[in-house]
This record gives sequence, structure tokens and C-alpha cells, in this order.
Amino acid sequence: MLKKLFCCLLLLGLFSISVYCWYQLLSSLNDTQSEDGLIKSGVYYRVFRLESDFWKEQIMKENETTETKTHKSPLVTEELKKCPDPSPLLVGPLRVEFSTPVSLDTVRKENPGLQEGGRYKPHDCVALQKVALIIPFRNRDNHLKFWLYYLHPILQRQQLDYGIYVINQDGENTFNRAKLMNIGYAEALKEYDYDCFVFSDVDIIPMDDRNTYKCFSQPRHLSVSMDKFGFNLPYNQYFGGVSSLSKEQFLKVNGFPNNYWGWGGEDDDIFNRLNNRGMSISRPDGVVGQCRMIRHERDQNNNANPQRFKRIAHTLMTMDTDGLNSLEYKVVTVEKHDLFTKITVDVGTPPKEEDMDKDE
Ligand SMILES: [Mn+2]
Repeated sequence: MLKKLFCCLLLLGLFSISVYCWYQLLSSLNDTQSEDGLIKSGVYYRVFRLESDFWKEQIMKENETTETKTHKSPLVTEELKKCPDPSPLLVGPLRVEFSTPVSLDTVRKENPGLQEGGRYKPHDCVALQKVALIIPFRNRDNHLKFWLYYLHPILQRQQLDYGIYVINQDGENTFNRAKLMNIGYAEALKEYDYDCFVFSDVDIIPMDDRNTYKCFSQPRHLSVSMDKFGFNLPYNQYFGGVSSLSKEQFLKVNGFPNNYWGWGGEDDDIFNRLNNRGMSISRPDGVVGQCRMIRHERDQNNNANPQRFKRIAHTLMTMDTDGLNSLEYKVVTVEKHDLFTKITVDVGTPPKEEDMDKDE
């Protein structure tokens, strides 16, 4: 009799333990499924986090002692949470000046976390966006040094998963900024699944790291308050300097025009494209959006484009046939530097003037 009673109690005990276990299991599943659940059962979540931190430390220690650079355990990468928005690392206004020259060695030393080709991603959280920075370029190595010196630390504090692409126009023909930007878009996508594209002139430096170089629900104009223009917009529709477009926004306008040779107009054409597709321009405020431009003379072979006014007037008619879908170029070299990827391209030559008039 006593033996039977003992058996019953044992079974009852086992049963209640299993019920408790099921309950814990179910509530932990809830935790991972809904964000609200995380808050409701915060204690359990914290214990779970502590445990995972413990394992992270163990794995890191093991890696240190064995000196092997093996890949991280998939369990640990899955643990990474999204980076907070805005980044807690931002410091606000920055001092930007160009009187003291900088060397690439200095930039390398000050940015030890970079990967080959000027790539970076935060290691303790998952970046909110994968951003390709596209710089149309020719013969401006000195400006590029300043750009890299200032921008790399800013982009890291903004916790972006980013890569720097310097698109260098080969030869001495007339410069074609917008086509170089189209090429940058196409070439960057061959390398990585970027979802955002920041197009920046090589000589413009933001003066506040809260001006995040990422994409927004509308195309973003980032260089809104330049010293060159007395910290103002030169005109309301101005979209030059630095801008960002998501992949989706870029595709919606068939990219940028390929036929603006020489200085000017292409930024207004881009503005028209966005406008024609029902998008508006998003901008930071005039304080956060302050930036400096390195003073320089007009480049050789980049004279003002006399065709620009005619072309801007016809964006609506040309944008579906001139852009990403008509982009033709040849890659001459791809150089992987420590601080950036330099892609030298043959963009061709402007058509002869009589031909240009014909296709109007
Ligand atoms: Mn300039």
C-alpha cells in the first residue's frame, strides 16, 4: 500500500515537472517570436542574454588562445541584434579643415577595422542598411585623401555596412559625372547586395555625423547647407553634391542620364526624374546638413555643358531610354586598396555636336 502511494506521488511529481518545463519552453518561444514578449518576460530574456554573452565570451577566448581565425559560430551571428537608430556612437558637430595635409597612412592607422576595398560593417550589431558610397572621380587624389580621412570614422560611427567605390574616368575626354555614378551603382552591386547608394562628390565633407549617409523613404539630398553657398541651398530644386537613393528609388527613375558631358545639368535632370516619378526630396535640417567643399579650380576637360538647358527641359521624354537600361562602358581596372575600391572605366566620348542636336 505504502509502495503504491509512493509510486503515485512520484508520477505526480514527474508530471508537474514536465508541465513546468513545457510552460517555460512555450514562453521562451513566445519571446523569440514577438517583440512585446521580450518586454513581458524580461527576466527570462535577461537570463537568456547572459547565457549567450557567456558563450560569446567563451568562443572569443577560445579564438584568442588558439590564434585561429575560424568563422564565427552560426549561433553567435544569429544572436546579433539590429543596430539602434540613431546610432549611439554619434558625436554631432565636427571640425573640418583642409589646411593640414593628411596621408593615407594616417587614415589606415586611424581605421584599423576596415576590410580590403574600403569595406566595413559593425561587429556588435547588424547594420540597418548596406550602403555603397559612389564617388565620380578623375585626378583628385588630394581631395580623396581628405574625404577618406573624414568620412571613414563618420560612417563607422553611423554603424553602416558600407563600401567605398571610387569610379575613375579613364583618359582625358570630357568628364561625365552622372554616367560614372550609374557605373558605380552597377559595379557595386556585382560585389555585394547593397540596398542603398550614396553618390558623393570627392570634395564635399559633412560637418555633423548626425547627417547619416543612408537612404530614406524618399530620395535624400545630404549636402543641403554648403559653405560654398553661404550654408544655404543655392536653389530649392538643387540636388547636387551628395545624395542617396535606395535601390528601389534608383530603379524607378532608370538611374541617371548618360549623356550629360561636361559640367552641370545632370543633377537637375536627376531631380526631374525623381519628380516625374512622383517622389519628393528628403533633407536634413540646415544645421545637421552643414558641409564644407574643398576649394579648387574648374578641372580641365570639364567645361560647362552648353547642351544642359536643352536637355533638362526634355527629361520626361528621355529618361526611359537614357539611363541604366542604355548604360555602356568598359572596365579598365579594378584596384582593391585598403581604404577604397578604385574602378577605372572607359565611358566613351561625347557624340559629335551635329549628332547631339539630332537626338534632341
Ligand atoms: Mn567641386
